[in-house]
Amino acid sequence: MERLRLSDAPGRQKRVLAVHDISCLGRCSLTVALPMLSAAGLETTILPTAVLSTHTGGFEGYTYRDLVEDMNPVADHWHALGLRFDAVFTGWLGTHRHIRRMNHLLEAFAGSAPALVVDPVMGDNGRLYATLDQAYVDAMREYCAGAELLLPNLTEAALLTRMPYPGEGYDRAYILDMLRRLRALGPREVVLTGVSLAEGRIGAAAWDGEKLACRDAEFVPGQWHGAGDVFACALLGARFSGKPMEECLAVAVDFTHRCIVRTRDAGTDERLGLQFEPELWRLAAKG
Ligand code: PXL
Repeated sequence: MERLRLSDAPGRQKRVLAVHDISCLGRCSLTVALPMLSAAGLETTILPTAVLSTHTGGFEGYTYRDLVEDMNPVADHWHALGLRFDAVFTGWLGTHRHIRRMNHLLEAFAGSAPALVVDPVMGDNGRLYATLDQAYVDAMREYCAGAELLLPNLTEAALLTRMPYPGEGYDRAYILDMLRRLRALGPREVVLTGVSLAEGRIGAAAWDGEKLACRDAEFVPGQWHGAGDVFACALLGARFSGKPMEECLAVAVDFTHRCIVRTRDAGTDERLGLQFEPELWRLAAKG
């Protein structure tokens, strides 16, 4: 098999592998990751873990086509081609079997030492997403140990650390303690999302073991499906352009907030996800 000709020229485009499901309707997972990471200038390879007619948040009767059996052959083909990744970014994976396949893929590409970014998509508002189970949570806890960057919301953080979901009753000391517990699982850096430390504000907090960085924006009431995915992709795009974490938080919180405000003002069904498309140009703006 003829191997790929890959450039190592300085300033070359970074290549990221995005591993998520395709929820055909509802703007989350790959239908968000591909356009957003591409807009941020990254060469984006995709690995779909499943195809669903819609996401599972608030829809009934959705279809689900599991692609777990394709994961190893796809990874092996790419490996044989000599492909390398700068980063591997995973989100909603489906089942604990998909997580095991990710370990195979990461082993195959260990030579190029891609930075693993894990959004441990598992739930929201204190509840696990409909199709996921405890085996998935346990597998995710082990898997995220190898992450360069872990991006849970408060629900996922509670599940990973086996802490009770805090609801709204927490303070800065709780957030710092949660960040420490998450980092103790193994990731090098943690960004906790959906953090509200002041009335009427919501945002994210980052911890690298030494420095706490926080950013928030006005809280917009509503069920913002896909907001976590939009946030993660905006953060990743900024991180890959070399910005320090504090700036990445600002980019991602502000971008997500803009998309939420647009979506609220449009008044369409919240299950359709965030109106991020008119804002995509902001991700391409460098500097
Ligand atoms: O946005 C996260 C997400 C991704 N994929 C699927 C989902 C959800 C959230 O509900 O159901 C299939």
